[in-house]
Amino acid sequence: MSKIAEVKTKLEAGKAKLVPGLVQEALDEGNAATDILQAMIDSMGVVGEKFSNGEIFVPEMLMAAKAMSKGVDVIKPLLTGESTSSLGTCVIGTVEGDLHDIGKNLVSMMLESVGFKMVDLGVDISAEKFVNAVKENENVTLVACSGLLTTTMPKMRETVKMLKDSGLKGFNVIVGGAPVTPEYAAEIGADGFASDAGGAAAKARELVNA
Ligand code: B12
Repeated sequence: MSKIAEVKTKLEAGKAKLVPGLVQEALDEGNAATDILQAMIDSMGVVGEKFSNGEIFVPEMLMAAKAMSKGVDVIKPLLTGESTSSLGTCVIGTVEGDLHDIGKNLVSMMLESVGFKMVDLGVDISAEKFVNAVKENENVTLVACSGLLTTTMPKMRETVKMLKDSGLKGFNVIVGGAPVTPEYAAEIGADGFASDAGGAAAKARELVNA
């Protein structure tokens, strides 16, 4: 079995102690960090399918998430690098009612790598907290909202609306997460959408430099 395949198998089995070592071995074998990351993202899709099919339950999903985070820690320094430009401050968070943070963390990592100073509010963030963070931090040029649950999508709408109605200026709002579509992003008044972390960085740069 290839090292990447081993990473996938152990990640899907939620082996958080084994995954970091296997990721390192996969790197040592010459695999690109981006390929390992993509394999881990694909594995989370497999985990989600198993959950949908009733083959696994929340605790197993949580263990896989922990394994993924530990694996990402190993490749993070290789993916981010040192950025020299400054695109201002980005406030990022997962919307209220939603505890998923792996995708948000990847997006945060990529935005930092293209030159944003990141203010990560964490998960389960109310619209008010997003607005307050824009008020309290200097030079906020971007607000990024993540949401993974269809049930919390109305909270994303509420957040974008409150940010836009706040009277605060100088920033764009970008949204994303598995259930979010470009159409939904436009409908709720967001300035940008991307389906993955790389796309988020490209879109953010485009919005801030516009
Ligand atoms: C891991 C996981 C969990 C973990 C989360 C741990 C953590 N620290 O994040 C735990 C166990 C806590 C969990 C709980 C639940 N989960 Co869950 N979970 C998942 C799982 C398996 C993987 C998510 C993940 O990390 N994916 C990998 C990352 C890299 O992908 P991503 O998040 O989509 O992010 C990428 C893009 O979307 C985008 N992106 C993300 N954010 C942003 C933001 C911006 C601004 C931009 C531009 C882009 C962007 O870029 C990212 C990187 O490429 C998914 C299955 C799936 N296929 O997604 C289910 C899934 C999301 N969960 C689901 C459910 C139902 C739940 C629970 C309700 C289960 C329950 N009965 O309790 C709870 C809800 C808890 C809560 N209130 O949030 C459903 C959601 C169904 C739906 N459509 O609403 C899914 C789809 C599983 C399924 N197939 O049914 N879950």
